[in-house]
Amino acid sequence: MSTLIMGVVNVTPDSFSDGGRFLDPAAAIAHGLRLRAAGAHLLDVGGESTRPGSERVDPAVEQERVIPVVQALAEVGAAVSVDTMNASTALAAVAAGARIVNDVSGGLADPDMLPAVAGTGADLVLGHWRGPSADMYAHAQYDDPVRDVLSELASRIEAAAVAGIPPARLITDPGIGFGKKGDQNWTVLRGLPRLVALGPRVLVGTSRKRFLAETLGLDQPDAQDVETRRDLATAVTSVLAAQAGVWAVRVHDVTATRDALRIAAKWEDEERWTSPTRSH
Ligand code: PMM
Repeated sequence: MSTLIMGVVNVTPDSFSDGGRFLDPAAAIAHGLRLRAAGAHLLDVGGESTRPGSERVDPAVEQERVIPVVQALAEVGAAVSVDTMNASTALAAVAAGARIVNDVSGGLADPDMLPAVAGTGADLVLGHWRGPSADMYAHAQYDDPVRDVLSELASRIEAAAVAGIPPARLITDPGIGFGKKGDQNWTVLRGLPRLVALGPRVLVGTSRKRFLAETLGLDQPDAQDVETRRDLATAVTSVLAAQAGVWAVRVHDVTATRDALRIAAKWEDEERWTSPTRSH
């Protein structure tokens, strides 16, 4: 199982699960190095929370948060992506050493994003997105979640091609939790093989998201061991996503997902060994 692990380095006061913990650049850099040592193949540095209900951050503030972190992690040889919806931040991060621009809005939030990335050598993550986090659930209306996500991502691939970014430089992401409620996320995850079949590499981020907490009842006031259990749930969905053929999974707890992927890989080898075509 060769799925890559993208470790999350949020340099924000208010991110979904780790907001405020790594706002100091030195703490964020140390966290990134820890995730790399734990087995992250990629480090995703973000300075703007996309938590449901959150407000936009000024690009200058965003850059103050992320650029020193991107630079320090790239300098030690880490493969860094920058989680941003702003073209100016994307360009500054690539100049500081980022190899991937991770735009959860798929280039929709900033009209300059696609042409800006086209002019760099960076790869681009196109997330499925229907509107800003402030009111993202207002857009959670789907005829068929898988078909709608696929066709909307296909139009973003087309827009990227028009801007000069070929499919080989693209990574699609179904945007779990972005404008999708509860079961809509499970339906989209079930459709991952169809997204993989679209062509470009696929990234998926389920880590610590609300739909997992809802499924396990971790949002209830009497829930126990919430943090451990949401990371365990994330590790399970990461394995299932890997089995669906995704290129990478974006997670906060790299160790849990790395262990889960290793165990799954071992299982697959065992399966091959005992397959009926093999003579004993
Ligand atoms: N989710 C979050 C932030 N960035 N990027 C991609 N490509 N895919 C995601 O699913 C995604 C993302 C929100 O989670 P966080 O605030 O806990 O980092």
